[in-house]
Amino acid sequence: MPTTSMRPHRLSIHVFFLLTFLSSAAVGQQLPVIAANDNRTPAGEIRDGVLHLQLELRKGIWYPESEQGEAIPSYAFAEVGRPLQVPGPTIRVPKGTAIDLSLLNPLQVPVTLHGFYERPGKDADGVVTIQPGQTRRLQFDPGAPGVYLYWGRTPDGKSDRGRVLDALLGGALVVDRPGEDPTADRIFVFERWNGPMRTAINGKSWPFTERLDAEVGKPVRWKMVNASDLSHPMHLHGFHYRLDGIGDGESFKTFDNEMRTEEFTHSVDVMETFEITWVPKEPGRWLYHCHRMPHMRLPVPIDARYAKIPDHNPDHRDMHQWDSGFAGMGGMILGITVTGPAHFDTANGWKPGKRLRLDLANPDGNERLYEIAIKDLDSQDAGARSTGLTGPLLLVRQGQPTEITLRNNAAKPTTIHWHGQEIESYYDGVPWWSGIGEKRAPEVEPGHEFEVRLIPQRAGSFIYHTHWHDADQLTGGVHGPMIVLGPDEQYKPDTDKSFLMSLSPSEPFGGSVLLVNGTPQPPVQRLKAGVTYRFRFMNITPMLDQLHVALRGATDPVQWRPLAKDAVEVKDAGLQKATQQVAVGETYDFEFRSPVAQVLRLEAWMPGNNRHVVQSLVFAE
Ligand SMILES: [Cu+2]
Repeated sequence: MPTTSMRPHRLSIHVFFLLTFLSSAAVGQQLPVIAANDNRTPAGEIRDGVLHLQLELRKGIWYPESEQGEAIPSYAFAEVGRPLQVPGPTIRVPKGTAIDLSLLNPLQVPVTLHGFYERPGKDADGVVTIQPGQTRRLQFDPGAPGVYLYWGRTPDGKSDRGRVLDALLGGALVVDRPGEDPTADRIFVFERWNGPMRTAINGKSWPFTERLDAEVGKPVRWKMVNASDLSHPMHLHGFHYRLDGIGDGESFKTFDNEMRTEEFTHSVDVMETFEITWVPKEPGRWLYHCHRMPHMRLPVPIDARYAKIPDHNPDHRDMHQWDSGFAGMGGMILGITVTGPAHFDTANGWKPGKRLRLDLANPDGNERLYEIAIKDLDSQDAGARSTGLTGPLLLVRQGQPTEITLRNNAAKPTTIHWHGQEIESYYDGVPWWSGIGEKRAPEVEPGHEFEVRLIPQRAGSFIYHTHWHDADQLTGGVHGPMIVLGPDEQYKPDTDKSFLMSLSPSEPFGGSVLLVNGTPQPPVQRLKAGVTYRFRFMNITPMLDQLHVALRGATDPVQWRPLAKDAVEVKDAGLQKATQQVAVGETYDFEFRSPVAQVLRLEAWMPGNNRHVVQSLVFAE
């Protein structure tokens, strides 16, 4: 992406609006606009403990961005007589409210509807097919409190690429707990349309997603619904959040207080839901986004078979340029502006206890590959360099003011995000977005430096990685493991082992090859029987969300003990089978001790395809 596209081009704005108005008007005349649904207004009417609701399906035009942008014909739900909505009308009732639902299908095709049944229950028991021109009436008790969804499928909904016409037929179905205030939270529904791909939250794609405001110290409660056909590793910048409950569409589990855990990434599978609470501690602009690169980067050009494309915008650049906050991103991203008093103050009286330099370069001038060197500026130690295509370990200490000078000796601009770190917004690493007010994090131009100040707040496993929004830098090697030590903890490289998983660029190993610590063939590790190890796993692939790791003997996994997820201690965990899904942007720590001399295989793989890395761990007496 050229640097210039990162900045608003004010001169072009007027021309741009004129052209787009003309080109989108033609499509708009034929079909109604599908409105973005912010899920704040429950549909229907509750009378005498019964929600009366009439839903219908019609065809309309979806604008994932503004109504001057791409115009995508699609089926959508509406309350009868009201505008079409994506996601579909919000069904939200207090526990104990029955639902009296009329479903009309004026389309030319039958529609199969899911989700209208009592929870807990089985999806298969609640499937209803409505023929063209028919109406069905359903009366049911939605059952147990929780976050659920409903969705529809049509026989013409799918193209050779994936779901298109019926991709947006999904909506939230929420049953509130007794006493729960439905205005005290927000509901976000994730969608994916595939001709080619557009992703959205509550019907819009960044930078047109809703901009949220929050205040320092005031809890933020979100309910999330994945109504798309793919999992999404959802990551919050700058804060850990508390996971309050998870659901699979058929049932919902609300965690009691002891079971609630904090994390910074939660991968939500197809038709799953979850609920979180977070308390902003630090003002500034923050992001909550899907960590799959194709769901957060500028979308690829759209296909004229499926959409009306604005004439001015064939390569999808202009659509974003008018918004200075777009930061080169697109897709499933929410921007949150937090106001209030600062938690950190690194501007006044700053005395770093540790000063590091992170040098980024293109080895041998090859602009596709990156090499990172990290040096402690107060030590005689030569520092460490990338192994293969992964940067060296970044080791810092909880509570210690730390200064990292990022020096860009590479050919292209970059930024680094300290994934999982509680940090000042300005140092969070999203170019032109991170910061407060007019102060915005710059892109770090070739030949330039950027000084990052942070005071790590909790010990554990993290990742540093580029927040330049293309896969080239991420796969090219602008990433690495980051460990925060506790105040009195010593780093023991002999027993503390990180395994960072990434994907390779087109060279030197061939495109999209799974790498562990920067190589497809990690070397044999010689370890000791009877010694306790800490194994840390990190997934910074662009999209391998179902990535699994396992530690096996001849065939079966051995046993290890979970220590932490996303740098949060797992309480009272016993030994368990040594296999784990590590979604994109997650970190997991396990403790392992081999009682005997043996050779074990550490495997990382993607189910359903041939990406598979094996590393031998040889335990000797
Ligand atoms: Cu995603």
